[in-house]
Amino acid sequence: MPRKAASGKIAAKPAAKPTTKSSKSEITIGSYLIQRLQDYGLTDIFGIPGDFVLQFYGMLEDSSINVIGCTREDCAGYAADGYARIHGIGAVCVTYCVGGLSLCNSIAGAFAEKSPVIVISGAPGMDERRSNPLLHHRVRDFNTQREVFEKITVASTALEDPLTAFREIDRCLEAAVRYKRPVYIEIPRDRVNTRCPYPHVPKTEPVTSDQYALKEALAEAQRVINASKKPVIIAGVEMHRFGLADQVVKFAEKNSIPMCATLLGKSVVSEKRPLYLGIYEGAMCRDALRTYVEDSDCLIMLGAFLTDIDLGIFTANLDPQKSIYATADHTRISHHHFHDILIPDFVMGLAKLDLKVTKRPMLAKPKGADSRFVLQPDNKITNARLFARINGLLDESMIVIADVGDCLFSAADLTIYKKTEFISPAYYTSMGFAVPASIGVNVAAPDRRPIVLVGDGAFQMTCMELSTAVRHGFNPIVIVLNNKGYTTERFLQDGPFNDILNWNYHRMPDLLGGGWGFEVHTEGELDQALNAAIANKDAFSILNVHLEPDDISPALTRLAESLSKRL
Ligand SMILES: Cc1ncc(C[n+]2csc(CCOP(=O)(O)OP(=O)(O)O)c2C)c(N)n1
Ligand SMILES: [Mg+2]
Repeated sequence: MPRKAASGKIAAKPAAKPTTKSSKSEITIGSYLIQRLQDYGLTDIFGIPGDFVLQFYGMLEDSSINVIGCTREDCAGYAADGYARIHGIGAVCVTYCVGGLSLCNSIAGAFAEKSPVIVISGAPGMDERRSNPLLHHRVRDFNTQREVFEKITVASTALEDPLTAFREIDRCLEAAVRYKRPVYIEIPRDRVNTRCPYPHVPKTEPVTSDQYALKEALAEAQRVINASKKPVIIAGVEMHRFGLADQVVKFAEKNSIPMCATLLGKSVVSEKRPLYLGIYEGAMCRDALRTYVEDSDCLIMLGAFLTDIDLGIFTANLDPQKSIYATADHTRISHHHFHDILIPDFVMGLAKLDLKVTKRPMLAKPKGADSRFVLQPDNKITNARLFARINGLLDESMIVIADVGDCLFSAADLTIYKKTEFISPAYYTSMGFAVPASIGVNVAAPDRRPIVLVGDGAFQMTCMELSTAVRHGFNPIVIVLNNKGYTTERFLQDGPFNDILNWNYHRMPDLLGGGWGFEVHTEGELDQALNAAIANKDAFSILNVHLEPDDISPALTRLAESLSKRL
């Protein structure tokens, strides 16, 4: 069983004070890597072993890092990503090429959505590469896998030379924490036990903002906000990754500025705060919210990457001239660009400004937002009623993990109570994220309950990771929206290619020898199943919720209407 990891660590800590000082006699490349991972607060790692990484696995086993074996490497990547989104940093350890290359898609997603996952891969030993042999798992040459990972990580290294290996470990881990993106570290199997040839002390280079640029940007922000009549904050996912969510709320509440979030950033601010408006996503959000945001004469966009999904497939109408736009990569006010400003300095600077903000009347809540869900037990369950019921179920002990598909659009309207309680691949949108990510979430936050929302298509891709839930006694509640195929795609262009086999999803427990399964056709059955799932804390629960193929979320309906008006 995994040990209890500290939950609630929202953002990766800054490089922890190194406890590690190596000298020639005492430390090896493998053990140094493990110690540095621990310096950064990592307590758990996901993966699958193989002969090129067995020595390192042995070392992990002897350390206090907890190893969680998964069923597939891509799933291990999603689990490490889910873990990193809660814990602040995650790691996955795999074998050469057959393991590593299968991990690429999940690491690409972590790169796109800024989740710092450390990828550790074994590799053939340096000695055994001498006469260029055709060793198993080799693709082209011995560098192929590292070169592939160069494209999808923010730093990569192969620890081939003991003279540079120790510094390379420091460099990569520092980059993961600084840029909140994955890094790749490859260890040839005959280097795991190689000792440090010289005393090595890890060094970290602090990075600072350009103080002149920061001062000017904040002064301009102050002028623009003070001159505006209808300011609105749009908080994005970077506020979570950089641990700035509390600062945003402080800034909003000190100045009474209404705030909304992007879909990828959903739950960065607690959705129960009085100034919270909802998820802004162009034509996919309700009309009143869309108009309220687009009417603003001062959009304060903090840590939001404006992706096509976040912008309602580019139906959004946000005027850059009326925007203050700050991310880890850019700071822009109207059309003025500022360089070398760290996002934490800008956001904390905003929170300290003395502003005179015109108070804007709040948007009325959507009709029926506070009405109680009244069960109609004999009615056939529909998408809208399913989400209305789930909304009533959520509390602070739960973390919602939504996969790609209509469940993601429906989930936008759920009310998330605390921050970081909603996780989804809302930008990279790779199907199959949610079930394995819930394993990482369970490990990172053992006292919280994952609620997994997943389409039947996405479920079929990675459902075998429920096997890991059974092994470790994890208890996600998995709600399969069984609309008999790829509904989101049907909505774009229908054809037989969107049909899939209708599985008995509720019978997964028979196959896995653990868990609770429920088949749901009506509201009454849904109610009973959810009540039982909540009560069954000892294992996972799975609900096979039968929906009509054309029963889509209000968000997708709104998008369809808006797009049809434009065509
Ligand atoms: C790995 C991957 N393959 C293909 C796609 C393209 N795609 C986007 S949505 C979708 C259908 C999703 O089906 P399902 O999980 O059943 O959800 P639904 O749309 O039915 O709600 C597909 C195939 C994708 N996003 N990710
Ligand atoms: Mg489906």
